[in-house]
Amino acid sequence: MNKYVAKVMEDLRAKQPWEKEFLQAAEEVLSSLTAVLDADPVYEKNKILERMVVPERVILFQVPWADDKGEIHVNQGYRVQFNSAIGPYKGGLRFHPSVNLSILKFLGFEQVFKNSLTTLPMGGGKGGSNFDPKGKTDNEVRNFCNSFMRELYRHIGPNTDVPAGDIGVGGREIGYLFGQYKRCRNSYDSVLTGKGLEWGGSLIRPEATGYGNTYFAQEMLATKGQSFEGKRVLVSGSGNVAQYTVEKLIQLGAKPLSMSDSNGTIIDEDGIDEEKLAFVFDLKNNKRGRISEYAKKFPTAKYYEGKRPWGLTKADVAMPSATQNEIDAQNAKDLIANGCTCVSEGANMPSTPEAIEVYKAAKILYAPGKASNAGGVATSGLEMSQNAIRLSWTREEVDEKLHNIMRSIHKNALEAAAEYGTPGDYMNGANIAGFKKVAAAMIAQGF
Ligand code: NDP
Ligand code: 2IT
Repeated sequence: MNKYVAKVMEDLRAKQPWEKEFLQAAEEVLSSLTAVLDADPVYEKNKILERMVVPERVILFQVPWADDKGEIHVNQGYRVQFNSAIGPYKGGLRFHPSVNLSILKFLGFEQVFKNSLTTLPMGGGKGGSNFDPKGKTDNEVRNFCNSFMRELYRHIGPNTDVPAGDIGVGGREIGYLFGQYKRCRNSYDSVLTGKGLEWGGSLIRPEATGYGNTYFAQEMLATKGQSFEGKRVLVSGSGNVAQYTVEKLIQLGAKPLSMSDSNGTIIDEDGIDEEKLAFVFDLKNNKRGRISEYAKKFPTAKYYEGKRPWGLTKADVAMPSATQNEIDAQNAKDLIANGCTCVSEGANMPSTPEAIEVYKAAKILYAPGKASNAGGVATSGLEMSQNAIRLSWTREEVDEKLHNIMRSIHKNALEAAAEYGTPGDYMNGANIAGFKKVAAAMIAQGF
């Protein structure tokens, strides 16, 4: 490891030893930068790493709300405004009981480099709450969103910070949050993305992360002269990203074999087809049910309680699309032993550092989420563009732009990896390409 990186990491660990996820994300990015930092002293001279690892601003607030029985609950709300060198802060909101500052700092930090890779002018941020939407009524979710935005509205704006969805925040929550923002500000601003089509949303935004990851994996496979046709694919999760990953895989002639949630995994050896996927859309988005229902409905599937998909069956490709650290070293070994030659991350940081070591040793294709799942935020950027010009593009236009952005990210990551001596290493390439643009803007703007 480069001495400058070692020093910055040592300082970080000493200051916030409890921020496990953030330290993991910081170490992954910084250790990719050795060749760049060695080649040019300008970064160390300008203390770029020290500035990049500290958010520009963190907002922490209380979110009191009442349930349907009138009982009062208090959650914590957060917005981490990480870096605004290349555009307004941009990134999702996560509502999940596990949310804490370490997780939001890791996500905000990743977002800085991801957004830089999209080719669009967006800085990085992330926010959310330890609120658990599971089992809550629409009324309770609305009460919570109203209270959350009652505080957040004063810190965001179309040229300041533009939140969107993430785990536990989808179309329903964005609707409630937008309504409350508009009431607080008395202004119809392009302040959230992932909006409904009738009120400023973009076609293809719901599909964008899953489609984008599949386009990225397609590009990786093409470097080996392969396509998705007939490929057996393991997908984890059954939320927004997983659903549209499976949809695009079906369109490309692949055989998606699994979906999961926090209770367990279904494996369908016959493949998930359009009809079965329609059942999942209804189960998850309307009924808010559990994936175990799939195995009750379709006898071709088997349900594995408490298990993740990795290694449960033979597969060529893995597309983790649930949450961080969902593939450990043993899972990675199981995947490879079962024939996997490509891992393309839909989730943010789903592979542990030890799992990534296993991929590297086996020399399989591996795309880090900040490159392969950037289609979601890229299409959020396209939503902002459409709002700014007060026009909407067609489904085909947005999909084509998304596809081109994913091709550019793939190309830029590969070129940066080759330029700095690690050809084929998408992780190094993505970190380097993302870093250089943000660092150049920070240096140009002074301090
Ligand atoms: P959703 O809330 O729509 O779905 C999340 C899925 O992951 C659910 O099936 C959920 O199961 C599962 N999951 C969540 N937490 C855990 C956990 N701790 N253990 C096991 N399973 C879990 O979220 P998204 O699909 O939007 O997000 C999935 C991933 O993709 C996240 O890592 C997110 O950061 C990332 N991402 C999302 C983007 C987007 O545009 N939405 C863009 C880029 C990345 P359950 O219902 O049981 O909780
Ligand atoms: O992790 C992510 O990139 C997202 N959750 C999407 C963020 C966005 O602003 O669309």
